[in-house]
Amino acid sequence: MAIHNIEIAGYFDRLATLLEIEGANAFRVRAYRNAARLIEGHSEEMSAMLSDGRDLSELPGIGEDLAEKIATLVETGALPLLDEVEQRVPRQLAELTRIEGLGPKRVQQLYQALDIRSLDDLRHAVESGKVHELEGFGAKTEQLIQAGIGALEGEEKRMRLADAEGFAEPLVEFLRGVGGVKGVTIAGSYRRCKETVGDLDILVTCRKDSPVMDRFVEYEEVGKVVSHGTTRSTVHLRSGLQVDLRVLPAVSYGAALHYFTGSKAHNIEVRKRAVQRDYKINEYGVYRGKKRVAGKTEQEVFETVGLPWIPPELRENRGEIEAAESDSLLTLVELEDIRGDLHCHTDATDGQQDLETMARAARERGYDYLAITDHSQAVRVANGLDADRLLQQVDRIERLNEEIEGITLLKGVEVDILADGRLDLPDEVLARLDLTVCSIHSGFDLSEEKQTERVLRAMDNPHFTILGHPTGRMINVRRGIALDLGRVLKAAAERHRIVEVNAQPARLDLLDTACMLAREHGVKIAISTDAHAESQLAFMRFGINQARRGWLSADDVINTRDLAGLRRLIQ
Ligand code: DGT
Ligand code: CA
Ligand code: CA
Ligand code: ZN
Repeated sequence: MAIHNIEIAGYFDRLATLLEIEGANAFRVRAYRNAARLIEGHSEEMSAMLSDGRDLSELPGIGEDLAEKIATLVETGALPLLDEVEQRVPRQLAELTRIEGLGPKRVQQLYQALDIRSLDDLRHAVESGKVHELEGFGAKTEQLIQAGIGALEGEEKRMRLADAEGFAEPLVEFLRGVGGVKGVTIAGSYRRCKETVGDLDILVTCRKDSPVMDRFVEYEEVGKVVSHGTTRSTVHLRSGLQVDLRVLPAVSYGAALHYFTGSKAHNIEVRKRAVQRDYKINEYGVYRGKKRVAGKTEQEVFETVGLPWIPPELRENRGEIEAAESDSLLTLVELEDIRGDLHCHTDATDGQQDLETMARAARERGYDYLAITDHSQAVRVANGLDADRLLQQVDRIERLNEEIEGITLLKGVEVDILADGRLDLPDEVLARLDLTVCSIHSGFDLSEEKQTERVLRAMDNPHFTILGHPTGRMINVRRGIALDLGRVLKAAAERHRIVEVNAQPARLDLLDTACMLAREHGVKIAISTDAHAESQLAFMRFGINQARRGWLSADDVINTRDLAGLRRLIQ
């Protein structure tokens, strides 16, 4: 049984909503909506009826046209009309109509007036007060929308990338062990290293007789089998993570990898270029007329549209296609470029290990340096350091640096930015250090104006080196502080301050788009793990993911420098 009635209904519902947003004929919209209800409520699976050779158009309310569409959907998993509509109307707009106070008309208005295409766009527009200025919206509606966004987000379960990895890697191992399996790759947002994933999209190439699909749905972590076919199956793991698995012929592998890596917005642009060159691209290959001309590798797919291969992290239609076209794609920063970590904690405050253990762990990773940055006194719950205790630690670090070979410890602190923008320790103490990570750990709810002033004032302190976890957001837990990032980055550039990409999987702060902005402002970045245990030094790769999604090269990142180069940058 391939596709369930509830899924078929979902397709028709989305079709109806997108058509409605587009302003289509009301009868047409209603026909698809009614069909969705009918299919959803039908006791027999449409797929089973079809494989029994029954004619769906005999069902009340299902005409020839609908019957044919359902059959196509069951056979191919696609609804061509929906694909067509989604070329014109962003798919996520359908989601937005679920928000209280937002009907199709209003969603259409938001899209046309403010280019709002997603929940994210809408949230930003609401937060920057653009929505209530629209005709017919007003402050009340804006409030209602804001509450509605919160409710919808609460429903939406996206898993953090690092958590998803914990489920994905053993599953991939398992699949690789199944007889006849040749290749297993995870595509989708996972391959793009997006900070959260909605589901996993796994692509498999295998011999014809491989039992991979049967083994997949029997995998011990599977909680529910949503669909089980020969080329496509969908399951929910017990963790709640959905996994789509597709089996592909090797000749289509590159085309499918490109298609299912997405993002959708990127794919659409690439497909447009193909059309301009008289090709057609889909998940099976690149075609001229009926003839497949490419599709075995991703490289080939890009070549046919006149582009070099684009790293998956960039495929968000944020200018990567234009950059690739003009041959100005950067070489993105890699884990191997990293020479040290500039933010970590020890058991002097809330870290789990002592100085020496952290130093050895960093050396084992092949680093040249590690900055010790325990908390300052304001963070009482973490047993933050006052001036005396910090100076004692500075002495210990100096002694350890003389004893230990192969790594240099840098003297630092994670000093709180107080509510008024002062730093939490006296200047003469900070002057003894190699660097400071300056962070906000309280007063999260100041207005944007006050919060921004607070950070700017902190940056005026000559001992300010790095702005730690700049927005304070925690993925799926709390939103970041209100901060005018443009102003903060401009000030950071003027004062030669560094901004952190915190690599803790729940933080990933700066955001990818903010990294792009930092780069535009010429602000240098530190990718730091904020490790509270030696094992957490391994979080560096999550920070690298985020930085790559933010278009950063090794040159943009200060901890790719050797010690001398680093010292020059932080004075
Ligand atoms: P996610 O799962 O929400 O984190 O995000 P993705 O990007 O993994 O999205 P998903 O799982 O819905 O689909 C995987 C990829 O397949 C997506 O990035 C692009 C491609 N794709 C899916 N549906 C469509 C579609 O309707 N049109 C086009 N052009 N591409 C699609
Ligand atoms: Ca996905
Ligand atoms: Ca998927
Ligand atoms: Zn912190």
